[in-house]
Amino acid sequence: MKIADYLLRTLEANGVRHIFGNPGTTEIPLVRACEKRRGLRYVVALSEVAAVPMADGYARSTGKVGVCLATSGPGATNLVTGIATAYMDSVPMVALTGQVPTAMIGGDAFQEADIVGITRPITKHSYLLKDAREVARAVKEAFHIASTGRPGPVLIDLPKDVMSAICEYVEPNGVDLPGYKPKYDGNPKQIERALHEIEKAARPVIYAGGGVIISGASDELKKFAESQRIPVTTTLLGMGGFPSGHPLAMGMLGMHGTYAANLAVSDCDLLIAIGARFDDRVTGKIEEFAPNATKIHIDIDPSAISKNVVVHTPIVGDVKRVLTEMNKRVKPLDQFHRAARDKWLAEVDRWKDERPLSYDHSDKVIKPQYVVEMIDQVTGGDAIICTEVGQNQMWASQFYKFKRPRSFLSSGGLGTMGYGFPAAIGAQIGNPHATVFDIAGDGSFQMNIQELATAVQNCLPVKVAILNNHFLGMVRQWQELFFNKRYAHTCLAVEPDFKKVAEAYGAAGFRAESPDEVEPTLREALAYPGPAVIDFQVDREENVYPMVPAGESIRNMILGPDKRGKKALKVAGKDFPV
Ligand SMILES: Cc1ncc(C[n+]2csc(CCOP(=O)(O)OP(=O)(O)O)c2C)c(N)n1
Repeated sequence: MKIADYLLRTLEANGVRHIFGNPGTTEIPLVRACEKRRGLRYVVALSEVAAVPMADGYARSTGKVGVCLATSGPGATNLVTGIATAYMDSVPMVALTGQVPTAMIGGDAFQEADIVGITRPITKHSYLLKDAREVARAVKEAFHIASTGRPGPVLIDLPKDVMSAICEYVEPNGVDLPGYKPKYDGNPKQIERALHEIEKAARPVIYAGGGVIISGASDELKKFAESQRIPVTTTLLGMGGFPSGHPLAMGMLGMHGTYAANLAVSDCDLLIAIGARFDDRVTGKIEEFAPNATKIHIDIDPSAISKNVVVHTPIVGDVKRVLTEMNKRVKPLDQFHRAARDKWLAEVDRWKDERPLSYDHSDKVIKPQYVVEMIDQVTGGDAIICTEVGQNQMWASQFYKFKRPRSFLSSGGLGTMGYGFPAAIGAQIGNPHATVFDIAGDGSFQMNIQELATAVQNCLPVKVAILNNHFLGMVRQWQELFFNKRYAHTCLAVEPDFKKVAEAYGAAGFRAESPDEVEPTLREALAYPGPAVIDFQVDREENVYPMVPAGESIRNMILGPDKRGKKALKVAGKDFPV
C-alpha cells in the first residue's frame, strides 16, 4: 500500500473524518489519496494559518481530535500560531506537515524548515518520521497523546520520500508509552482531605475552568455545587461548563470578571479550583488573590499544581472522576452548615444585585453588548459562539447566556486574533445542524477574512457578527484608560465595506446602523441558508467593564455605569485614578 493511503487508513482507524489544510507538492500523494476515500473529507483552507483554528474549532466543539495538514517550509511555519493557541488551551490536535526528502534534511533545501524544532515548546509531543514503517504506530500514539491526560497538539513531520513509499499495512497493537501514564483517579486521601476542608468552610467558592468541559464533568460539577450550596465562577474557557443562568452562577472572574465573582473570590475562605490553572488574567495581583482562602486544586496535569499559586490540597486526576467520587463521599449539609452557606450566598446575591453586568442603553447608536444580547435572544441561547480577541470576546462571554459545554470557543491562553472565524468553520463542519456564530471585531476578522471562500465553497451557514467600532478596540480601551486617550495606531482608518466583501465571495452581506435594525438583520441573516456577514456599526468608544487594571488585585475593579445608568467610573475597595 502507498504510504499516503496507509496514512489515511490509519487516520480513519483513529476516527478522523475531516482534515483541514492547504496542499503543497510534498502532499500531492496524500491529497490525491484523500479523494479516493469516501469517509474522509479534506477541507481546503485558503491559509494554513486558518486551517489550524478550523481543526481547533472542530475539536473544541465535538470533543474529537482535530487534524490539520500543511506543506513543508512556509506551510508548516504558518501553523505555529494555531498550534500554540491549541497548546495553551489544551485542545486535542494532530498536525501533519510535509518535509523535504530525508536525504536533504539539514541541507537548507527548498522549503525546508525544522518544524519539529520550531514547535517543540508548543506541542505535547512530535515525530519526524524517517521510516515509512513507523507511520501507523506514530499516528496511533499521536492520537493517544493528543487526546488523553491534559489534551494538546502533537505534530507529525513526514518527509517527501516517506510519503511516497510503499509498505504493508499493519494495524499496530495498543499504545505502550512507559513514560506517559496520565493519572485519572484522584488520591482517596487527598479527596478525603478536600471534603473535610469543604465541610469546614463558611464562604467557599468554586472556580471552574476549561478542564470541566474537556473532561465532560458539567453535570458532576452542578450536582456538587448544588448539594453543597457553593457559588460558582468560571474562567473564559470554562464558560458553558456551568449554566450562566443558574442561581449559583456568578459569571466570569478576573480582569473582566463580574463584580460578584471577583469580590467573592477575594473574600472566600475556601477556593476550589477545578480544571483551571490560575492564569494571570484570572488572578490579577497574585499575592492578593483569594488571600484568606484555603485552596484545593483538582487538575489532571500535575505540572499545573502550585505553578502560579500555592495550593493546600492538590488532587491530581480527571475532573469528572474526582467529582464523581466527591459527590459519592460528601456528607449532606447539616442545618448549621446550611445556614452558614445561605448567609454567604445572600452576600453573593447582594453583590450580584448591586453591580450586575450592565451598559448604557441607547436608542441612537448600537451598543455592542446589545448585539450580543440579541444574538442570545434570536438563537435561544443554543448557538455555538466563537469569538475573536479583544472587546468582542469579553462582551460575548459576558452577555451571551451559555447553557451547555462546548458552546463557547475562544482563544483564551494565547489570545489569538483571527481565531474565531476559522474556528466557526471547523465547528460548523463538526456540528452540521448547529447554529454557529463568530462574534468578531473588525480588526480580528480581517486576520482570516479570506476564509469566506472556504465557508462558501463548503456551503456552511456560519454567521459572522462584526462589532465594528473601527478600532482595535481593546487596545484603544487601554489607551483611553491608562495612556491619556492617545489613540496611537489603533484606529482602523481604512476598512473595506464588509457587506460588499461578503458578497464578493458569494456570501450574504448585511449592515446595521441603528439599534432597531439589530434584531431584524440578525433574523434575516439566520434565515439565509449559507454564510452571512453582518456589519454592526457600533458605538466606537464603548468599553468593557468591569476592568481590573493589569497587575492590580481583582478586588479593585473599574466599574461601568451603575444600575441607574450613571456613568461615573468607580473602583471597589480602593481609589484608582482614571
Ligand atoms: C494575532 C494578534 N495580534 C495582536 C493582538 C493584540 N490585540 C489584542 S486585542 C486587539 C484589538 C482587537 O481589535 P478588534 O478585532 O477590532 O476587536 P475589538 O477589541 O475592537 O472588539 C489587539 C490588536 C492579538 N491578541 N493577537
